[in-house]
Amino acid sequence: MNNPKKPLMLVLSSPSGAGKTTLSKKIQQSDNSFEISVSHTTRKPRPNEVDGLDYHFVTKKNFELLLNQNAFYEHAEIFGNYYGTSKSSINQITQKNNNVLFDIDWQGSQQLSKFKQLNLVKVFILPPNKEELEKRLIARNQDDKEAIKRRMLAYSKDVVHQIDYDYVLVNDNVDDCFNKLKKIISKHLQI
Ligand SMILES: Nc1nc2c(ncn2[C@@H]2O[C@H](COP(=O)(O)OP(=O)(O)OP(=O)(O)O)[C@@H](O)[C@H]2O)c(=O)[nH]1
Ligand SMILES: [Mg+2]
Repeated sequence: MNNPKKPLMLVLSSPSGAGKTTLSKKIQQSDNSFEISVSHTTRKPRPNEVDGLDYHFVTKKNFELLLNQNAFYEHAEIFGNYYGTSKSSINQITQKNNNVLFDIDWQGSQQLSKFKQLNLVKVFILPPNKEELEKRLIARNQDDKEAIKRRMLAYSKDVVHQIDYDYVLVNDNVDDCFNKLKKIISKHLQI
């Protein structure tokens, strides 16, 4: 008999640079029943990013077309670009009875919460403090000064949404945070 359990839908959100992308990749590597939901975005790919793997990179026109076709479970505009979780990406994962990992913002998490039939577990990741976050954003060398300034401004607005999450973890040390996350996952996988 197939596993009758509903797939676990683990949502990770955080202010920019708190490390959720790293954490989601670690989860996927340690437990192959988890697949990361590949979002659609109108943002330009970064040199290390692969279309279809990191994101489905689409034009604004195509995104709007999909939106009109009701193709998304949720979508949001972040730093001037659109991001969205397509129903077909999620169906592909759940058809295999796999669990889903979402690296999405609070707006997406809020929209997914409306689908009461989903087995959602929402985790908000915090950086140790604001100064550390700025250091990380500079160290990862991915954004120019303006973008870092924008991300730091967004920080205060993002953190207020932690109250809507089931768990809040501080990512002081990535291995410690990962271990805490693994405990949360195993607790919910047993239910
Ligand atoms: N609502 C929603 N948010 C998304 C989706 N995909 C990605 N995001 C969020 O969009 C924000 C920007 O993501 P990216 O453009 O990849 O940039 P990043 O440098 O990885 O950003 P951070 O992970 O926040 O540091 C992040 O907070 C993601 O979690 C989506 O499908 N829906
Ligand atoms: Mg990220």
